[in-house]
Amino acid sequence: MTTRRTILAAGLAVAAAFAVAPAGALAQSKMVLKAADVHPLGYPTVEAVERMGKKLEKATNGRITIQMFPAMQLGGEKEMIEQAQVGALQIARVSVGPVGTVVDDLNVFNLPFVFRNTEHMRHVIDGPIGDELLKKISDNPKTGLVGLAWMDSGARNFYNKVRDVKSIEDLKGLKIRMMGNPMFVETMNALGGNGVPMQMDQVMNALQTGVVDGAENNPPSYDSFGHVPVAKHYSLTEHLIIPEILVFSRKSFDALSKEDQELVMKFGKETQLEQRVLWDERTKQAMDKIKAAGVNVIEIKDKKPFQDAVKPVWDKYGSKYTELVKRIQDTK
Ligand code: GTR
Repeated sequence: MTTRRTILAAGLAVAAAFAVAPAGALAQSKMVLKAADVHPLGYPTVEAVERMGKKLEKATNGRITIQMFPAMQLGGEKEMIEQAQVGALQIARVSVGPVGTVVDDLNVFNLPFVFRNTEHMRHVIDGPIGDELLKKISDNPKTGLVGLAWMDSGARNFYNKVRDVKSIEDLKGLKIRMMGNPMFVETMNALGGNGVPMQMDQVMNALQTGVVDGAENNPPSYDSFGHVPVAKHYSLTEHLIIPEILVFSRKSFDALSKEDQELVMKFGKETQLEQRVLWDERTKQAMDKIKAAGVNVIEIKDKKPFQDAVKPVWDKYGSKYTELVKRIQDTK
């Protein structure tokens, strides 16, 4: 079994290889940028980064390439962030969920129901707030990361293997896996269920063995992580609309020439709109597959009881983002 320690050790070996040449020499020699994602090949986020790699390769006559490690090959998102921070991994595509534990400013996007809908989220990440938050990551040396772009991850909905969740009462007592950030566990608890923090690499097993009754995710992830046959009640609560983020290792970034840094920033940013096109297609396909698999897809017409119930989470975490939340709400 791969442990966190072996993953990090392997990553450090890669870091050493990346760091051998001094900055000046790196500008001339061939460079392989390691990229990682928890999703498999073909998933919109993975595909967008691979396209970024092709552009880099073309623009540098093959000098810079991206090597993709998909499907949790380098561990879960926490490990990916740690590896990027030490320069063992250059590009990590992760959810803002776990990044919020490293960069507190980003937790504003992790507040339940902070966006009206996915369209609203897109306007925010495409506008000045999106740019400012990427800059906050890059400008703070403590993060060890450079923010390249946002990606779409739709809206997260609850699924479970016990019963249809039509109202907040139906969540009572259900053990629901949440991403590893206290805000999410508290969100679930505020809704009446039991939030269980867990990385994605353990969720399938936990669902099968009953350690959890369900989880929550957008349609493409629910489908692609293979959870559909195991948990066939899917309620469109849209309680969290969390964008994804593409980050670059600060340590590796500083070792690049100025020109290469510019290329990475430019092609990195271009993934934002390119991934979105792939995302919309994939969401449609996933929804069709979910329905064809006989899942009970439950529309939640009145989300107000859910929104009211998460007030304790807003009371605890929302106050430090009052101004930013207002700007988010004012974004059309
Ligand atoms: C997906 C997201 C991943 C990861 C996963 C999870 O929607 O794309 O980055 O956060 O959810 O729930 O762990």
